[in-house]
Amino acid sequence: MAAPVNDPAHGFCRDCLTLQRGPAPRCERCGSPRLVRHPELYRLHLAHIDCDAFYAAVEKRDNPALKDKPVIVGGGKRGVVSTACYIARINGVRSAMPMFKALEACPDAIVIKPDMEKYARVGRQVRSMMQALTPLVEPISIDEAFLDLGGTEKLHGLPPALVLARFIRTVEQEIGITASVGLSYCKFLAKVASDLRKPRGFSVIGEAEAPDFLAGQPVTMIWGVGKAFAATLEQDGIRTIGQLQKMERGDLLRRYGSMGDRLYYLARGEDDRRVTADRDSKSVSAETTFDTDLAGAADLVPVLRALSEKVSARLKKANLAGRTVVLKLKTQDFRIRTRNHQLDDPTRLADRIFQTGLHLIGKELDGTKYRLLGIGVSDLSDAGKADPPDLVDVQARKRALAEGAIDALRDKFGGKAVETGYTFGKGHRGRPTRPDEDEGPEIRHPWERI
Ligand code: DCP
Ligand code: MG
Repeated sequence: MAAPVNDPAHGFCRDCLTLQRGPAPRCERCGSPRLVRHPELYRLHLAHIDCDAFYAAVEKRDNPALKDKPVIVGGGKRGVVSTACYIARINGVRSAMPMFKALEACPDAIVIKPDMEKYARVGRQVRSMMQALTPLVEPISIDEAFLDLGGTEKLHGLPPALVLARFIRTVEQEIGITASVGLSYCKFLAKVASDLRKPRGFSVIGEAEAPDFLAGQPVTMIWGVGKAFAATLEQDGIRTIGQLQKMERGDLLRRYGSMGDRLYYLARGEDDRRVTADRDSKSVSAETTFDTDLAGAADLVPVLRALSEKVSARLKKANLAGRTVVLKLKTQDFRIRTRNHQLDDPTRLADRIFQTGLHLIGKELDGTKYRLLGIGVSDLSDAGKADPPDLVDVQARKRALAEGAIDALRDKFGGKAVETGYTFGKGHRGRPTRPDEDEGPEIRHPWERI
């Protein structure tokens, strides 16, 4: 295939991968309407790939009778939807919806209990296929990753856009599930793009169009702007990214602290985060096995606090921060429960790890007796971007300041110099029976933990 020239009219067909030289709406070779054209198509190399309705797609692959039926994966104890296929979504079913509501919306849906091992296996397969394209693969979750294909054109004999289209076709043929691609010049917009035309999407956001594209979008499109922060912005009359584009950087910094910087730059489509391989395959964690099995908050919470402090101390020592907090429990009958929560920003603070762990453990205090409790963080990054001041939760900000003061005292007078209310006088129950099981940092892939 001749090297494509950078001409707006030039695109390719996603089905037969043939270059398109004219403006026809269908492929010159196979007649498919699935064409990609974009002025920057052959210059861009940063991609985000996200599998479509992942768990449901794997179930449909394994049972072809489900192909045209609405499928919901979920249920179990928590009784919520993990995911729904796109047929069920047309009827209003969404992830995290209570199952009874989902079935009200879509009474014909077939509900399947999640088979996490199977999904992790498929996720690993997709990931290793990605790694054959470039060493710069940064997994974000079980079914999505960033890829930087810069400098791989010689290796593949094709520009990144075509390599990606061929990859998606191979995933469909060999694994039997579909995925969507976002191609751009930065992580923020690659991720936005992959979500634009799901399922089986291939969207490109170029540098030239980015500010105009972003102007009309809601502020929630910005990475890190969740519901709570969007409400703060709304109170200030800010709903669209276009409004942010018109504001001065100093003004945004004054109003929103370090988050103001993020708003300023991302609103303009400026994002210099690189794709980093492997980082988030590591976790820092601490766990402990009890002398006697424990069930209640009064016993477990102080241990959780002590372990959170241990994890935080390790992070601080290694100058790392983690974005996903992972709680691990082992029941009396040796069943392992892991629960995780992704934060808006990476953290290294004991209090944040603890508060998130507290939220996660709350749902597990159902009378079950546990023999082991662990807490950790994954999605590791440098501590540089960790813990921007919390704009919404004033108490959290105060606790973060207090933690800084405690760290300073401990540095000066040793680790035991200050005990917090949660651990004071209660640490004995959390003592391991066996020699320390929690030597870290523990190295595991996040998919293994799901
Ligand atoms: N998941 C879950 N609970 C949620 C969200 C997701 O258990 N609240 C699981 C099920 C999904 C998988 O994680 O299949 C991947 O999450 P995605 O957000 O990528 O959702 P899907 O892949 O299901 O759908 P989409 O096509 O929107 O990516
Ligand atoms: Mg997905």
